[in-house]
This record gives sequence, C-alpha cells and structure tokens, in this order.
Amino acid sequence: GLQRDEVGYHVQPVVNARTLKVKGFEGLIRWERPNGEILGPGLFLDTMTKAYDARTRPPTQNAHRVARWAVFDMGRSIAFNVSTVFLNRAAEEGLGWVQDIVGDVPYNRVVFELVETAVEQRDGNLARVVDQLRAKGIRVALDDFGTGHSTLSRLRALPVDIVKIDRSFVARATRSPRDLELLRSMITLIRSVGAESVCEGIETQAQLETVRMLGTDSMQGFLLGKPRPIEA
Ligand code: G
Ligand code: MN
Repeated sequence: GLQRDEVGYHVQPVVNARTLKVKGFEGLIRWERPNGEILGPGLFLDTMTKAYDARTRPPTQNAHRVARWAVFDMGRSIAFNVSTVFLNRAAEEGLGWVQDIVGDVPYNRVVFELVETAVEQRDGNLARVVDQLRAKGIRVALDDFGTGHSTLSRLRALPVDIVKIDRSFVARATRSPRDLELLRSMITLIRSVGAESVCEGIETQAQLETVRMLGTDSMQGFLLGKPRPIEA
C-alpha cells in the first residue's frame, strides 16, 4: 500500500463551539485500498511503522500537502497525532522531524496531539520535548483525555495547550445527570489549568447542544464533518 501510494492523511474539521466556524483540521491516517475499502490506523499502523522506520517515525506521505491545504485560510491550524513513544525518543534528536511532517507550514499553525500507545512506558523525556515544541510556538494537545494513560497525571506532568476529551464521555453525557456532571467538571478542569477543551465524537444534535451549553471551546465529530480526503 505504501509503495502504491495508497496511504495518506484525510482531514476532519475542528469547530469553534461559540461561532460554529471551522478553526482547523485534524489529519487522520487512512489506507485507501484499490477495492475502495478505507482502513483506519487501528488495522495497520503498528505494522506499517515497523516497516517504514525502526524508530516509528510518523508517516509523512501527503502530510505536507494536507498541512498546507488546512492552514490556507487565515488562522486555521493542522493537527497531527504523534505517539508518546516516538516523542520520548525524539527528544534526543532535536526537532528536525517536525518539518518532515508539516513541511513549511508556520509553527504557530501546528498542533501535535499526544496519543497513548499500547506500549507501557514512563514519561521520561516527554515534558522536555513538549517544552521544546511550545518554545517554537507549536501547540500540544492531550488526546483521548479520560481514558488509558491520558489522564490526570499526564495533565499534571505536561503543560499542554489543548485537551481533547474522549468521545466516550460525550456519548454518555446526554444519557444521565451523573455523566453530564462528569463532562461539565472535565471541561471546567481543563479551563482551570489554562488549556482549551475539545469535545470529541459529536454525532448528534443533542450532544452538540449539550457540549455548547457546558461551555467547551471546540468540537469535533461526524455530525460536524467526517474524515475525508482534502479533494472532497
Ligand atoms: O484518537 P483520536 O481522537 O485521534 O481518534 C480519532 C478517530 O476518531 C478517527 O479515526 C476518527 O475516524 C474517529 N472519529 C472522529 N469523529 C468521530 C465521531 O463523531 N464518532 C466516532 N465514533 N468516531 C469518530
Ligand atoms: Mn487525535
């Protein structure tokens, strides 16, 4: 698939919860197979990164083109997912890899989302590399907040700009008062540490209205836009 150039980034809009305007895009890796099937990273990323580069460098196929397209409109940003395992190692080699991913897009339009992988590890150099990125004006997001390792200790350890609340919390918030209060508290907590909150997985009008009512900064989800190729 890599050799046939079938692997690349699609984009999904991130929307300002107050103005409902698109404020940026998240790049999401997809394998478009010749039979029309579109595979998400869960099905191939581990295998691919091993084949692609022993250091599990994030793949960069059409990344530059996608990044340039995303930030064409004034003020919009492009986000890429990077694994904390990769970042821990990358702390040693400077920030050359940043340009490998985003090309010549200005740093202040770039977001890196820290995603947890299955590999259990200690944070080590993570805080240092987050500082290095932020010193360049790159924003850093904590992805899937509330699940796995992406939780309060991470928020304590890392001075992130953005926290993305996992979609499981959004899905439940419209179902019970307890879950609603949990989501409200997460949004408040994120604001109180000076970060911007993003509610992920907005699929219904009720979820959209709920997270706006709770005062989240940004929203993302199928209702607002599914991941699509930039051509679409
Ligand atoms: O871990 P991260 O938050 O980066 O995951 C993004 C993934 O979530 C993408 O693969 C995307 O297809 C998926 N996704 C985006 N929006 C929605 C949504 O509204 N509902 C569901 N179920 N998945 C979504
Ligand atoms: Mn993400």
